[in-house]
Amino acid sequence: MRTKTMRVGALALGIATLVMVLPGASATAAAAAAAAAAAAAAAAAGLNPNQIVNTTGTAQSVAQTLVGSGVAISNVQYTGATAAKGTFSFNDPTVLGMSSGIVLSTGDANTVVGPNTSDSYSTDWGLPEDAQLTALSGYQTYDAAVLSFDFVPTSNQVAFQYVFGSDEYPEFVNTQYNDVFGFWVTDNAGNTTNCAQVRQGAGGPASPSVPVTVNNINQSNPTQSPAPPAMRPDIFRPNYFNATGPSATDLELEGITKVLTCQAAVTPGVVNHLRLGIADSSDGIYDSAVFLKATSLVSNNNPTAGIGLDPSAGAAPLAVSASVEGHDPNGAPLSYSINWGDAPPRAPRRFRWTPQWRTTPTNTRATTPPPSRSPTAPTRAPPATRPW
Ligand SMILES: [Ca+2]
Ligand SMILES: [Ca+2]
Ligand SMILES: [Ca+2]
Repeated sequence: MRTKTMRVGALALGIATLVMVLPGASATAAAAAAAAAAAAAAAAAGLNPNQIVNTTGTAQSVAQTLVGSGVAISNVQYTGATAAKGTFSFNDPTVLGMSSGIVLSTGDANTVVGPNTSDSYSTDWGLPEDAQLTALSGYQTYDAAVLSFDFVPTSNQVAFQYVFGSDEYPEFVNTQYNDVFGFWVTDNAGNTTNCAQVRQGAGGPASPSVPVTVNNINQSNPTQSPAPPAMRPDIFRPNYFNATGPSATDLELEGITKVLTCQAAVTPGVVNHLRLGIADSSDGIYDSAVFLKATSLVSNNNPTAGIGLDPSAGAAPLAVSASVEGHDPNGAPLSYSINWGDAPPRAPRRFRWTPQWRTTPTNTRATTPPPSRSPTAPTRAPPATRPW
């Protein structure tokens, strides 16, 4: 049995303090203690009135909750503890960044609801590994929960939104307890990709993609010396246990990702396959969970783009600013480039360029020749990839 030494120490101090206060207690302190105890008991029983998790549905009904436009599913299968899968509905959409969907857990999915009552929330089902998740984690996995189904998409891509979270944070970041989640898409030709990945470095299109795991998304580990580098802290939301008050978010998990998007190429019009799984790594304790937004599995929403010219006409000299804006409804990043076309360059094709040799507004030329110019229009680096 491993322990979260730093957090357990803090918790023990909190309990000791509480014992000293209660006998002579002020009404306020006693009421606060009672409220905290009630909240902890309610959360343990999954009774947060603003957060509902239902683990009684069938695999078919759970999977169907994920399905949006352009996707039809069939042949739903599930492996794992019955209570490790379910649907959720949260009144406050800011808790997860989504208000409803499906949840898969390495423990009891009912216990993901807030408040955060323990830094080491666990249900050890004693269930075995999933080989694909073990390969992905790099460590032996336990308590695997895997939901899979066939689907027919209407276009050549599928996408959905999800959030990953864990009670392994932060004390078991950068360790072998690397709880892991995978979303494998297999197209009709048998090509399998895991789209539950993020760039290892933020804003780096050439940065390698890595799986969504505790070790790959975090804000470092304060119990290690020296502390390891934070990994993608830009997409991590800490929710560390607070023995003296509420945690940042009304959720049991110690940390969650921001809303991420899976996107994968598929074969339209025929049967493809999705395999969605999560597992503990190296032992079966300290829960992790993944939340998938309801109806977000879509296939028929194509990206769109447009170009704006400002101004599009006006008195000479005309300096035009061109802006290209694209949008992918699935949240996938887009790339941009500007092609000047095949027409030969002409002097009026000026782009944010102001003639320097004009001496008067009446177009009187100076006696000195104009500075030489490139026969082609100036080039500009494409705009940075936009986050939508
Ligand atoms: Ca917790
Ligand atoms: Ca477990
Ligand atoms: Ca775990």
